[in-house]
Amino acid sequence: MLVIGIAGGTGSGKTTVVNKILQQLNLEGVNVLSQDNYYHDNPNLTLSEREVLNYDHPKSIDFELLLEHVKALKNHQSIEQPIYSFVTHSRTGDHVTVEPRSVLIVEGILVLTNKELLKEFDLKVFVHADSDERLIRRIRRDTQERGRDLQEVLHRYQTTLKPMHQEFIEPSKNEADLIVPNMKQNSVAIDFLTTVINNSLKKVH
Ligand code: UZR
Ligand code: MG
Repeated sequence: MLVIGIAGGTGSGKTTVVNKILQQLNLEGVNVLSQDNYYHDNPNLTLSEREVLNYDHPKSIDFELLLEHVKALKNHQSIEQPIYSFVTHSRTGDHVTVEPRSVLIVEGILVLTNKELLKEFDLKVFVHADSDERLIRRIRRDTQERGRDLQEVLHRYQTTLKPMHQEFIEPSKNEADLIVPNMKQNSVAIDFLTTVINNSLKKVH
């Protein structure tokens, strides 16, 4: 199995890059695990307490479970992936069964910050977009899709997202084999990435 880690700041377009790769590869052969489903659950806190937690610090991620799942899939075992809700900031209690396939993509802002997880990746990718571009995209997404207002988004960006990005996410770029510029069109980088994946698959089989 080929395991690929894809990181990048919030709004860098990780999900878009992953979707473009999926379009160019044989969908049957690829699994995507998103870090978004591996946030720690805090069932003992109230909703308003959970709303103010720092979700951009590596400690907010259940890396133990994510690592266990990556190892299990590599070991040809299926996993029960938890489903996480950004509305309630908690696990829903539902699970999705994920069967092992020949390619595994693990995507999320912090996936290149964990030393143990890094050891599992055959290819490490960092998606780059300038911070003003990422802030614009984050404002659009949070106001249009996540029901937050502008003041709330700006406050969170300044007090949490920006410092966490500078402390943990940006330095993790050093771990990447490949940096994908994602300011506008990046079809060359996507072609490059799918070629690398296809070549590695040929070697594996
Ligand atoms: P991407 N996040 C939430 O908003 N709520 C949660 O319960 C868990 C995470 C956000 C998190 C982070 N920060 O910036 C973002 N906040 O999800 C990462 N606030 O997702 O890479 O798609 O931007
Ligand atoms: Mg995303």
